[in-house]
Amino acid sequence: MAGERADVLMLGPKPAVEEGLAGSPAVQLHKAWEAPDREAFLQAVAPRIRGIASLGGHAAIDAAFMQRFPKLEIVSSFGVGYDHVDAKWAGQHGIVVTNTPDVLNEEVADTALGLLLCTVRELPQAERYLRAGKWPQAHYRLTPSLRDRTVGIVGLGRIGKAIARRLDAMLVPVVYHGRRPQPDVSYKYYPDLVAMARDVDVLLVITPGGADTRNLIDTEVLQALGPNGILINMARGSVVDEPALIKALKDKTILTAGLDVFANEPEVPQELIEMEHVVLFPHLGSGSVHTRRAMDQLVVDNLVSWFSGKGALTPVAETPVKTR
Ligand code: 8YV
Repeated sequence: MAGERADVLMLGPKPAVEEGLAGSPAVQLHKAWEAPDREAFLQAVAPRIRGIASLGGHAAIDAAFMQRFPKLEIVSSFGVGYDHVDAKWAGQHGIVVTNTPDVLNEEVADTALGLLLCTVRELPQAERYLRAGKWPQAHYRLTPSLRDRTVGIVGLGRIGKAIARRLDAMLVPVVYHGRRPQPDVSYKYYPDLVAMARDVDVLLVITPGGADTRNLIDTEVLQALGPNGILINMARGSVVDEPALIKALKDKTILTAGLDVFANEPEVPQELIEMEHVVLFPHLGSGSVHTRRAMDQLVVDNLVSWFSGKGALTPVAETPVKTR
């Protein structure tokens, strides 16, 4: 209704989103983190809430949570991955879920290449070597190379394709596995992940998280990747069977791994931290000022557009509703 502000709940602080929403005449903002008693606050505002801004940290927005808000129309989620939101349930209950795709593609692809190069060429280890004053005694050891490798991308979506373009420029052959072949690429498609793992020396995982991909990278895949193999995970920790990976690294079933994501982040298993040859990033795929600003803005724009009657800008596949 024209003139009426829609009640929108923010669960945690995020200044750019807060500013954007507070500045919109379409929205009345409610800040859960400012309430001295969060539970009492949620109970009091729940009957009025029509929108939720979910801002990372990946607190579960599951059916039980969404059910608390009988007038809920939209969940605007930060990040391209939305495995912390039960989008299927939302779709079945007429609630639209939006994410922040595309604006982070190039950043995450840049980071993926950085992680890959760090892992193959041991760049963090070499840097630590210099800082430890060891260079005057001897050159850093010769490392493995990308030169004799084929990269198998697991999940050739929009970010996967941005990664593949970079690998093309670096003259590194690319093949891929996913649910279906992509019509717009000429890379070889493997319907079978184990078969691809057997044929490549690098598995680069950039597929959505959630139930469908849980533990997709398991002992069998790691064994197929083999003793010269490198695993790069830019997706979600849940996609890799972490205990199986730790065992594969210890047993030298694979050569090494570069990980931007972990099963229980920000907790990282001590066993991984103690492995000098693996490269560990604190989930920084999209983490630049430029890209996070664009992601924040898209969280705001989806809510403002929705409550201005212009529809969701980037609804997820499970909730394709564009207008209310
Ligand atoms: C964010 C991400 O760092 O977009 C995603 O899915 O994983 C990252 O870009 C994350 O969502 C922050 O919580």
